[in-house]
Amino acid sequence: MNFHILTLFPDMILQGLSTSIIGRACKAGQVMIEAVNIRDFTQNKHKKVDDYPYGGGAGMLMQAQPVYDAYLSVLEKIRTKQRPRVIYLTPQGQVFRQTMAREMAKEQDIILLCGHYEGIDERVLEEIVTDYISVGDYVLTGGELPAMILVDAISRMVPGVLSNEESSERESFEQGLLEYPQYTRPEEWRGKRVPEVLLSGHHKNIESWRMEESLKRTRIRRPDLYKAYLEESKSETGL
Ligand code: 4GN
Repeated sequence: MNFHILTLFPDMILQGLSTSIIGRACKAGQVMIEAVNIRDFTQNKHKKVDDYPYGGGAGMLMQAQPVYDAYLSVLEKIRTKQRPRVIYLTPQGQVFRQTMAREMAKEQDIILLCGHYEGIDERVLEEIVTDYISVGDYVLTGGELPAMILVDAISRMVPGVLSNEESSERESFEQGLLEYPQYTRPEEWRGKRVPEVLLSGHHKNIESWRMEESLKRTRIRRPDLYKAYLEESKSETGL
């Protein structure tokens, strides 16, 4: 899986994704993360990449030319098959979900475009962007943190990135539920004991306890997910 991130802050991307599980996946060659500095492609002699919006208004906009040329440089490198997915991170996009992460992990190359200032000239977005994606209903100063969120969530769905121990397969979220509570040593901490069933070694009971806790937790904390889960189980059993 190859990620190509078009950004004005390449160091931020590389630093943020260089540790832990994603760092390991890069070293192992399962994931490749390239940060392309949009500023390297400006034709402006002062290396400027932004300008005032036509019609007036607050702030500056990223110009089309450097963004488009940075994009073309990635296309030349990949030189394979059809047009790659180009994702623009924006609060105006479709909200990112686990199902999307799983789907996107099947792609060979993904280009992520990070905006700054007040945004990017609409014409280059029309020309290159295939998907408008948001990580949630709030505004950030740049698309870099959202891009890093996508790289992390997609990478861990690439076969081999997670070890057997870390496997995502039994994650409740895969069925649309929240995780059950978990405990590690010691058996008692500040007078609070680990639930007895988890110490019993009775795997069937442990499994059903965890399912109950997942359902309870989802119903209370995320009624929206709970409702969707119930609808889904209804349609699975044929009403
Ligand atoms: C994405 C980008 C929030 C999101 C962003 C989000 C940078 N903020 N919710 N900020 O996924 C104008 C230029 C705002 C790009 C954009």
